[in-house]
Amino acid sequence: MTVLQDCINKKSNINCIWLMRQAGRYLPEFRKIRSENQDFIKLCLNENLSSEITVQPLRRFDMDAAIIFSDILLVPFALGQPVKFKKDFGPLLGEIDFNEMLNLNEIQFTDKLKPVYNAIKKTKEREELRNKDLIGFVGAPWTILIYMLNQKSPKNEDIEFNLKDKRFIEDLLKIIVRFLKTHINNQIESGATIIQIFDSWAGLLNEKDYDKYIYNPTKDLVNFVKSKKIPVICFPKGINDYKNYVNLVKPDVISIDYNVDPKKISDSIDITIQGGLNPNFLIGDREQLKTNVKRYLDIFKGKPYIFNLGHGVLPNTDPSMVDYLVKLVKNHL
Ligand code: 1CP
Repeated sequence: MTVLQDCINKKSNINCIWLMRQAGRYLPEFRKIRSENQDFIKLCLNENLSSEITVQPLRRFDMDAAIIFSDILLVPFALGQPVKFKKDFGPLLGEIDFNEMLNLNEIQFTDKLKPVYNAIKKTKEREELRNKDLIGFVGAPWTILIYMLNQKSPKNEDIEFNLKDKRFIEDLLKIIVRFLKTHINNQIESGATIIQIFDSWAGLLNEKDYDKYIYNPTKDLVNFVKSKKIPVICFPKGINDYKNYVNLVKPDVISIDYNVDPKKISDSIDITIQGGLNPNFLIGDREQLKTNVKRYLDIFKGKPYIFNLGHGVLPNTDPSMVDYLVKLVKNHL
C-alpha cells in the first residue's frame, strides 16, 4: 500500500500530503517549458513533457502523490469543441457542434487523448513515483457543462449562458457523463491509482438544481470509479452543504475548500477529509503558515485526513514556502 492509500484507509498515523496544482506556474522549471510551448493544449498532449512536468514537484518536495499534468478542458476538446488558452485571460472555447458529438464514439474520443494516457503509463514507470500514487482526474459534469456553454471561465460574473434550453442541456449533459466515464476508464487502465473529480464551479449553481446537475451525474461517476476498485476524491468547491453532498454522492474522500469551517466538517463527516488550507497562506509569512497548518492538523488529528489546500497553489507562490509546508506536515514541526 502507498502512504496516501494508508492515509485514506486510516492504516497509519503518518501525515500525508499532495497539493492541487502542485505542478504549474509557481515552479520556474514549469515556466521554462511553458515559455517554449505556447500552445497549452499541445503541451498537455506532449506525452514526454507532460510526464516530465508531473514529476517536477516530486523532485523538489516529499509529496505522497503526483497528479498527472493535463487539464479538465481536454474533454470538451476531445468532444470536438475548439479549446485554446489565451494569455492573461484563461480558456476560450469555440462553438459546440452537437451532431458531431452525437456521432462520436469511444474509440475516436480515446484516440484524441492517447498522449494523456501514454503520459500516465510513462509516469508510472518513473523512479520518482515508486510507492506513490498517480492521481488521474476529470472535471465534474456540472463544471464541464458550464465551460462548454459559457465558452470561457465563469469567474468574472459575466456568465453568458442560461439553463433555459432544457432539452439541449440535458442531452449535452448525457454526452458529457458518457465520455467522462471513458476518460476515467482510460486513465485507470493506463495506471492512475486514484481519481479526483473537480467541481470547481459547484458554488455557482442554485441549490434547487443540485440534484440534476451535481448530485445525480457526479454520483454516476463515483459509482463508476468504485466499480474499478480504486478510491475517488470529490472536490465540490463552494457547495453549500458538504455533509449532504457526502451523504448523497458517497465519495471515498471529500476535499474541502477554504471557506468552510474545518471543525464543523470534522464533527459532522465520517469519511476521509482532504484539504482546506487557504492557498493564500503560502504567500504570507512562515509563522502564520505554521499556525494555520497546525490548526488543520490538530482538528483532524486521529481521523483519516489528507493534507492539501482549499484550492490550487497560486502562481505567485514561492516554492520555498511549499517546501516549508511539506516539512511542517511531515514532521509536525
Ligand atoms: O501556463 C498556463 O497558463 C497554464 C496554467 C494551467 C495549468 C498549469 C492550466 C490552464 N491548467 C493547468 C494544469 C491543471 N489543470 C492540472 C494539473 C496540474 C496540477 O494540478 O498539478 C489540473 C488538475 C487542472 C484542473 C483544472 N483546469 C481545473 C480544476 C481545478 C481548479 O483549479 O479549480 C480547472 C477549473 C481548469 C480549467 C483551467 N485550466 C487552466 C486555466 C487557466 C483554467 C481556468 C480556471 C478558471 O476558469 O479560473
